[in-house]
Amino acid sequence: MTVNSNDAAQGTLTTLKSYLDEQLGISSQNTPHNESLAALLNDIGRACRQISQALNHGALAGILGSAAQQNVQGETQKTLDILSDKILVDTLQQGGHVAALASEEQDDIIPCNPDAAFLVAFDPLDGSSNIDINISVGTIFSILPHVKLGQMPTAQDFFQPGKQQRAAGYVLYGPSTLLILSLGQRVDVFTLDPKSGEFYLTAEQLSVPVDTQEFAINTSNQRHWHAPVTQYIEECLAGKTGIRGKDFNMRWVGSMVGDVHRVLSRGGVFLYPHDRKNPGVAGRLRLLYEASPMSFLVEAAGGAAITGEQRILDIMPLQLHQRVPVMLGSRHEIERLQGYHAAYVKPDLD
Ligand code: P6P
Repeated sequence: MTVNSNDAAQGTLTTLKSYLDEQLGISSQNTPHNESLAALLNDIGRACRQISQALNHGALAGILGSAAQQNVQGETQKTLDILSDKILVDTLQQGGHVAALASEEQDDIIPCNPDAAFLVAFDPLDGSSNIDINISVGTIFSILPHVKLGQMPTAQDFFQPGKQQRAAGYVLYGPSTLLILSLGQRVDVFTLDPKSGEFYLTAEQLSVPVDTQEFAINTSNQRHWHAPVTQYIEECLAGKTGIRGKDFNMRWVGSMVGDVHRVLSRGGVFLYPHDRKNPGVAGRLRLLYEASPMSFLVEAAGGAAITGEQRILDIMPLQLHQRVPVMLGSRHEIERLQGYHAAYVKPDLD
């Protein structure tokens, strides 16, 4: 359901703060630390508003381009990667509602307040290679329970399956800045009013259609794919002339947040599978702060998310920056991909 423009004009829109007070107040009897979770999510909103303002200045702020350093992934960091990471770390540390932080841009965790009830893993600026060409990028966040209240967390405390997440979301810095959030049961959309700095509820209970005619994959890797992905994509490309009996469209933004937002908004399937290009590497996308939060959102909207072998939200992480294959979106398409993988004997990783 989307909000109509009259609501905006009449000032009857729901702010992020009032939404959280309502949603978390309702379930307060059975989910502890709700007040702290609401405050933490407001802190994330405040940090992402600052990131949005920095991005909107673009070249005028002298913050485009690459910094002269690499992150733990071996990727050249953009100036805005580092700035976005700093904004999130400073805001969440000062807020006091986080026991520790894990960031794509930080080698190890950042211990914060051992008495806080939550851990936050985030990709401060996903898709940042698109920054210099003004294509949408985003911040992805995952909120996990800090089980050992009172103890300073270690990296091992982040190693919880994605189904344990208390909340997850992303902020998409596009033509408008959107916060997409799930507390587990539904997915709702907030639009940033650049004038007031408020996030207003503008769409509720996103639902991923079970069928689709749109897929997203980086086809430059085609010669490296394993047979199930090759079969699936070839059937999509055969369209009406093949067994699918319908034509498909292809999209590839190059920012996971952009591709996933399209899937959540109108259905589709997004794939970044394991391939033979880097056989010893499980996938391109990171589990804790990309695959896990996005899978949490897609499932809360009625979609599905797998690696090919298993449900992403069931994976027990073993490393902070662990990578996994990702296939997510319209449920019937994911079930088809699951079937193709079940029938396939994967050659040993060489
Ligand atoms: P490729 C961005 O760097 C990212 O991590 C995801 O946001 C995106 O989906 C993927 O990598 C793009 O990968 O191979 O197209 O550059």
